[in-house]
Amino acid sequence: MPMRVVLHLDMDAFYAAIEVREDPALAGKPVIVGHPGKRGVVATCSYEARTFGVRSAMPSVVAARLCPDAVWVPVRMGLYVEISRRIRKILDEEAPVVEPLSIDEAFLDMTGWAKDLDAGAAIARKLKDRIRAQERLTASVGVAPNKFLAKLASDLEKPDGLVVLPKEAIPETLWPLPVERLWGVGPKGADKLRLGGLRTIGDVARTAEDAIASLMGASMARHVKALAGGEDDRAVEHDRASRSISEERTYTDDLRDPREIDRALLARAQGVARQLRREGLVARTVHLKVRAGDFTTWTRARTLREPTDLVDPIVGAARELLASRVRLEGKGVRLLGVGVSGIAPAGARAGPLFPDADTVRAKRIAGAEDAIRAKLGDTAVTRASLVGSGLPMHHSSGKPRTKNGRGFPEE
Ligand code: TTP
Ligand code: MG
Repeated sequence: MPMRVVLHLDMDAFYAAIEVREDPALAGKPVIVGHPGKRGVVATCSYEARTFGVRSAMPSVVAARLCPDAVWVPVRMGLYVEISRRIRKILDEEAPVVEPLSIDEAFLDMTGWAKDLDAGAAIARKLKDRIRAQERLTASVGVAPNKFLAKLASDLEKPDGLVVLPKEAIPETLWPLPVERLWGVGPKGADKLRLGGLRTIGDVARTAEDAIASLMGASMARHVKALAGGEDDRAVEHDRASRSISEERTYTDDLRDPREIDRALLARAQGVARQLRREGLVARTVHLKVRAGDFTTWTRARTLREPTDLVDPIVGAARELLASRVRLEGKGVRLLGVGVSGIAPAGARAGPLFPDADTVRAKRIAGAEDAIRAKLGDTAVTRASLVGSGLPMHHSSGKPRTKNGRGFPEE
């Protein structure tokens, strides 16, 4: 198992830093972003303004009292969103898994790419350098074996910080902090812990779980005990909207027979549809990738009318792309891939008000296939057109599947 390496990146005084960048005359001054009126609130402020006690979400009248000489600038959301997108692009280029949390922060999972936390710190340095060079803005980054510690670490030396927080540093770094800093412990939870005499995270770490359970319940006690010991196994979840699911194979002998090519398309589409259903997702765009024997490569995409998790619309779009937008001109197919993007949770949208009978039936069959597969294993259900299609192939993704028909009802 490679060591987990998680980064948390958070831009410093994001809106305010952008405003200072846009107007260098503001540099070094206490800058407040927000409306100074009676009903206004502070969006954020420069670190100079923070020395006066000004904070995000503070009523503007309070901020004006604390820092009468502040320069107020209005919020320019469009500009901040545009810059956020450009920073996101840098993160996507440097990290395999990016989970954005807000307009100015994200988790990055470098596990397997960075062999240890020091290698993770080198990547963090590179990210900070690229953001500074491209956007003239600073970011703070935490590097740790999990999300909880990484987020905590990014905050420790703001602004322009880079903090590596290994497990060994927990007693020194984590334990002196107040219990509020435990993820999921709000003001109420903190009160409960304090009633039991627990003020710092170290107090929680040194107290038996049973004793904590009597203060805040068993499941919360288990949760805070794990965090206080620096344990957190939440996964960094790649942003769904930018995610894609695909399956591709490379063939030792180029496919030439159109029926063989079509069977391969169907098999890849089935794998993709099954993965969508397994994760409770639907997708809107279908991608086709074809590489010919001479390495000419086509990637083509088509957006469906309705998002789907069914094989038929996916293979239908892939077939159409292959027929109309790939010019094989007699060349054999060396690689074939089908993928989807534009992914959303299946429950998020209502679907057509009156689904047609075919869709209802296809959904029922897909559900039944998935159930059988769950019970008997991945190879139990195969469509009739796949039976006997013993194609020589390398498995470049997905699990190997063998031919094995079991007389499942055909559509
Ligand atoms: P934060 O990252 O919380 O704050 P920040 O980037 O300004 O400062 P820090 O150096 O401490 O990270 O939030 C990012 C942006 O989100 C912030 O620049 C403005 C906006 N924001 C609000 O509009 N209202 C709020 O209450 C908060 C917390 C943030
Ligand atoms: Mg920030």
